Amino acid sequence: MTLAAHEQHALVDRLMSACGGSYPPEIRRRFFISGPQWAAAYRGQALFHAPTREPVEPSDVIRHFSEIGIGWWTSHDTDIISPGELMTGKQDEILDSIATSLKQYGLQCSMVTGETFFSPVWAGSPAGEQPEVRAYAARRLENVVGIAHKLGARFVVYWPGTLGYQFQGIVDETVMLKRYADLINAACEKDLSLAHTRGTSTMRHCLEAKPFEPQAELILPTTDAMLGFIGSGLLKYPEMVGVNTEYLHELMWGGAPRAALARALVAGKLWHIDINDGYRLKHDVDLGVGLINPLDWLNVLVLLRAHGYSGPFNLDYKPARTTSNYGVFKVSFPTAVDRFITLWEIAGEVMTDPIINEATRALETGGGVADVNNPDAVFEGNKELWTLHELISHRLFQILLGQHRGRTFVDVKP
Ligand code: GCO
Ligand code: MN
Ligand code: MN
Repeated sequence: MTLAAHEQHALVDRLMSACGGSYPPEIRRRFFISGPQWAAAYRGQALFHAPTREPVEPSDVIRHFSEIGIGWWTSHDTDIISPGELMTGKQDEILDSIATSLKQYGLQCSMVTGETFFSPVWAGSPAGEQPEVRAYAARRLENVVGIAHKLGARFVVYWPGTLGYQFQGIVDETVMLKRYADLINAACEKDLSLAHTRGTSTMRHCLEAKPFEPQAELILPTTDAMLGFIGSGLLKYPEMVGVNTEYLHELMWGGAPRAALARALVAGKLWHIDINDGYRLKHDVDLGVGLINPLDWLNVLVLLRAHGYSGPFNLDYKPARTTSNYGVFKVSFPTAVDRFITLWEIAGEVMTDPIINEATRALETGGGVADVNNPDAVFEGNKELWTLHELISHRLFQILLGQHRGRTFVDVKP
């Protein structure tokens, strides 16, 4: 039976409710999950794609997030203020109306970020040769900090966008790094002065890397590169600067996101995380969290829970181009939030699983070989223990599928 367009909402609603397993908004709000304005308002456009959705106003995004139970809202400066209106009186008006919507719907702004990739002015990067481009970039980042203070955010994110080049040998990378550091320094200084005047605390300034796109070569392509940059001596206030690691961006270069997060954790710099999913060594598809790599996501959340990560989880994904405006808030956002919470809960089960715990303890205790200078004896004395690596991995698979709770597939019907 064909379904006319006006009957299709009802089908989506019925199948969503048939899926079950959704959390009420009060539970969703307990998590530090933030919803980006740009993700909700993304219209499905790309280099080879015309838009498939209508624009959505910030106040509508905020209202929908509130209904879903997403307690925090994030935005680029230009998601809400057109470039010509930035740093004008109109900006203040817009921010006042956003603040009113946030208050009305019970949301908070957790993070503001600056657009340094879309405007033609960034064609040669925000830290290029021309002093006027860099001066404008500095004003934009300072303005982002101002917006963040005004909206009560605690985090500012910088994804440098076009910080790189298309052609080899046209820039001196060390100079570009120094110039980029000057921009971050200007933003930190603005923050220090605003915090001082307003009697509030300073922001957490978080650098986000992406390995490729939108330039051919980027000079800060990974979270590790960002950590190196923070410790390079180029930043005046390195203690104010940490990272925003995006799951997919670490996968894109072939890295293990969990290991990248771990390196940021041990550096004490993992302050913000963009949650999404996608494929290794492909472009930035920004799919919903857990749809492609649920087992890896489970393990990521085990690591973060085990180390008490308490920063935001920012839903930096793009609702699929095939999802309608209705579907964005009816299906895409609530299911992304619910997969995250489910994986979070399952991570708790992994952490208390008696089999994994006993296996891990046995591995940590070791075989008790007395002669540690004898590698053959050490190997022989431990070799049965190492089988537990594969057993733990199998157990993680079982826990992901709920087999540890009695879900069985033993009635095999060949
Ligand atoms: C991407 C980037 C962006 C940034 C955003 C915040 O996927 O293209 O991750 O979404 O997170 O610009 O600075
Ligand atoms: Mn991101
Ligand atoms: Mn991305």
